[in-house]
Amino acid sequence: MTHVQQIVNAAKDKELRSIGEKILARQRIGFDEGVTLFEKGSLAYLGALANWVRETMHGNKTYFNRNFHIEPTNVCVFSCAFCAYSRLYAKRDEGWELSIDQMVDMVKKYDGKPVTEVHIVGGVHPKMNLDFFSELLQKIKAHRPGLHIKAFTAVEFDYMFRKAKLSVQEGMNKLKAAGLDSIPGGGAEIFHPEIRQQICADKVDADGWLLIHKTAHQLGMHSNATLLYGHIEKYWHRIDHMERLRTLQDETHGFNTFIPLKFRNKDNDMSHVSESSVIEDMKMYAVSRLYMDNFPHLKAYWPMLGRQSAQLTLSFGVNDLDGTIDDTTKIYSMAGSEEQTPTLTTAQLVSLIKQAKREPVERDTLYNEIKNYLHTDITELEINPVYN
Ligand code: V47
Ligand code: SF4
Repeated sequence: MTHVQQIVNAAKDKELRSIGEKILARQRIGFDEGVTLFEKGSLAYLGALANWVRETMHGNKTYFNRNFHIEPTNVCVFSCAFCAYSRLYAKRDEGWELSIDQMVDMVKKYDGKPVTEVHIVGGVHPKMNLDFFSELLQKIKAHRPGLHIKAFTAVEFDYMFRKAKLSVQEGMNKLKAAGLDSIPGGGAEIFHPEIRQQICADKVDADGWLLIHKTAHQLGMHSNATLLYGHIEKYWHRIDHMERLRTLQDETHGFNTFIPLKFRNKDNDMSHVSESSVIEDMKMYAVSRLYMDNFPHLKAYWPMLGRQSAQLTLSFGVNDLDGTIDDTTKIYSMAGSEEQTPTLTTAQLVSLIKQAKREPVERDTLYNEIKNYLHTDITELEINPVYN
C-alpha cells in the first residue's frame, strides 16, 4: 500500500476518507466535496493528496519560462475595489500611457536574449482601442516573429470589441491575425455575482469572461484562468468559480493553466480586509489541484505570492512558477507584495526549484520543453550572461 493510501485509510472523518478514495481512484469530485475539503481538510491531508495528483501528472517536473511584461497603461475606466494599480482617466496624469514605439522599444531591449514570451496586460484605457493594439501586435511580430505574445485579459477584450462594435469572434480573429498567440487568465476574480458585485461590479461578468475564452479556444488559441482568493469570498464561491472553469474546459480543452492569485491589501479600497495566512494559501493551491482535474497545469505566480511561499506550493500541487519577469510588472508590488522589484535569473529559479527537490524544466508558453536543468551546475548558469 502506498503512503498516500495509508493516509486516506487512516482519515477519521468519513467524508474526507471517501473524497480521498475518489481522488486516488482518479474519479471527479463534486461541488459539495470541494467545499468539504476546504472546511474540514487538514493541510497535511490536502497536501498529501494534491502532491500525489501532481506527481501522477508531472512527476517532479516544475516548469518556468523566460518572459517579460509590458503594461501599456494603468489608466482604467473601471474601478475594481482590490486594484492598487489603476488610475481613473480623470487622474491620468498620475499614471502612465505608453506609445506603440515605446512598447516596441521595450521588446527591442531583449534582442539577443533568449526570452520566449511577452505578457501584455494593463488598465482599460478609453483611447487605446482595437486598432491601436492590432498595430502594436503587428509591430512586435514584425520585429521578433518567434516571440510568443500572450496578451490582454477578457476585461480588455470585452471593452475593445464593444467599442469597435464587433462580436467577440470578429474581434478575436482580428487580433489573432495581428499576432496574438494566447490569452492570460486575468480579470476572472470571483465569478459569482454576490461577490463580483462588491469587488468589480462594472467590468465584464462571468458569462462574458467565459465566452471570450471559449471563443479563443474555438479559434485554436490557448488561455489561462485565474481566481482572486482570500478577501470577502467564502469557500463555496471559490468552488463555484472552479466549477464554471472546469465545465468550460470539458467542452474546449483550451485552458493550459489555473492560477490562484492571493489578494494583497495595500493601497486599495479593500485595505481593511486582511490577507490570507500561509496555511490558507497552501490549502487553496491543494484544493485547486484536486478540483481542477482537467487543467493540465497549476501555477503559483511568485511576484504576487512571494518567492518563499511560491517555493512551498511545489509541495501542494503546483508544477509551474511562471517566469523570470525582469522587473517588468507593477500590479503586485503596488498592492503590497514582498516582491517590490520582481526579477529572478534562470540560476535563481533553477535553485529555488531544486531546493524543493523538484526538477526544473524551462518551457515555452504552450509547455513545450526547452531545457531540463536537473543536471545543470548552478555556477555555470550564474556565470553565463545569456541566463542573467
Ligand atoms: O485580474 C489585481 C490581479 C490580475 C490585485 O495568465 C491582484 O499567465 C492580488 O491575471 N491582489 C492580472 N491580485 C494578472 C494576471 C496574471 C498574472 C500572471 C500570469 C498570468 C497568466 C495572469 O491581477 C487581475 C487581478 O486578479 N490583481 N490587483 C491585488 N491587489
Ligand atoms: Fe482596471 Fe484591471 Fe485594475 Fe480592474 S483590476 S481597475 S480592470 S486595471
